[in-house]
Amino acid sequence: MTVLNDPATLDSTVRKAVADATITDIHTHLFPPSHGNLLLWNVDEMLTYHYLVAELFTMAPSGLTPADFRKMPKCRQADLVWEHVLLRRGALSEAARGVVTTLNKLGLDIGGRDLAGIRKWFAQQKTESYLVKVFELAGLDYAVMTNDPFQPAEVEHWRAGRPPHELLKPALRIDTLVSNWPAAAGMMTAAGYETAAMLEADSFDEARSFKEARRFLADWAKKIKPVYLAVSLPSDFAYPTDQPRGRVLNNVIIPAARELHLPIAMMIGTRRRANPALGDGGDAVGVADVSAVQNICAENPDIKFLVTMLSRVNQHELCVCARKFGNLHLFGCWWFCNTPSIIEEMTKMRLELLGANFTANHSDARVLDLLISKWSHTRDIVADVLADKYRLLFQAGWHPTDDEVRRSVRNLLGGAYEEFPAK
Ligand code: RAT
Ligand code: ZN
Repeated sequence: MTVLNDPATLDSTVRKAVADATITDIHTHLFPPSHGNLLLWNVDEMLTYHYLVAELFTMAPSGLTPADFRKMPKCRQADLVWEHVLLRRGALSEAARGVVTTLNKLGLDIGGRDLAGIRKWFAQQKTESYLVKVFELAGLDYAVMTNDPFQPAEVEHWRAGRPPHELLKPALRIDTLVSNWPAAAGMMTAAGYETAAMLEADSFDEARSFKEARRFLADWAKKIKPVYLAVSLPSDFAYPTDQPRGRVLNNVIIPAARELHLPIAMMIGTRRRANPALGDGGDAVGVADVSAVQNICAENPDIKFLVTMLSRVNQHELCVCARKFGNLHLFGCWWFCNTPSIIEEMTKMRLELLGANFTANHSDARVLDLLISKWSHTRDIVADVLADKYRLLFQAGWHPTDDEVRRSVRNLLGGAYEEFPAK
């Protein structure tokens, strides 16, 4: 343990601690190689990431429709993004810079703009060893997946009962159950659970359906061993509410979390399919009501909630809420907030209001390779923000030790998340 007695050493220690820290990525959309083509990787997958496809359609050649685009082979789609978003418009968005950073850190000559050569390099990679290489370059110990038991393509892979992958931990995603009961009930019934398609409040059928839905979750938890239950919620999410969503939360999700000793991750603020033609790229953001978070935390003090919100507008109120409830852990700069200016602002604000007791970011990566850029960009910002906070702390008279610095850094990058369930 060394006390850092001069500002320059403190600054370099903080930056080195962030650069060297092992990160736990607590929300991604990655899959193990055993899930076959559900695990997306390579330059064409990066270029056709839905963030970039949405951008393409802000600048696409007139006459190109999303429907025509979807019918094209992936490499042709990637060509269009490469040409319009990167070459013609200069790759200035965060999503475009992400592709550039990733290729550069993989040692590829992105400056040479040789897409054919880059494709050739990817064609020589093997999925399993490439996955390990990406995790090493990103500096991750493991990433948490999004595993949806209401997605038939995923269910098939879990049925095979393959051994877990050491770099990827499951999370049980339950959006359909929470927000589309009739669809969930249809699938649960097909899988042998007695669930009624329509919920009639306080009826015998409803009570039996909820019991069966809890059994469904318990069986899935046993099968995949998730680290948490996860749900994304729209910007009009309210709690408490008599609507089906509120009854499902109170009678299925919260009791299941209690029985299974699992935290509930809530990602709040979507406006799904604002432009349906763009598919995943057509989702938007809305300002949500933080009192829903406050109420659910207050009414269920024995349940741990991991929460992130999509609208920048909600972030300050959410931080204040997290100061009031020990069962609330804030994580990540979600989706449209995962841009440098907003990450910087959110990280500063959270540090100022919460200390190093939140998870600074998650990658949300749907394409494996992007772990590299998402974490490289986040590390740079966290280093700058922390270096500045430590500078001010030093000026105030506190001389931190190198251990203290490393502990705070790790807390922001996965340590606080790991400690949260045991708190
Ligand atoms: O970030 C994304 O790619 C979004 O499309 C969503 O996946 C979002 O993160 C979610 O988990 O719903
Ligand atoms: Zn996500």
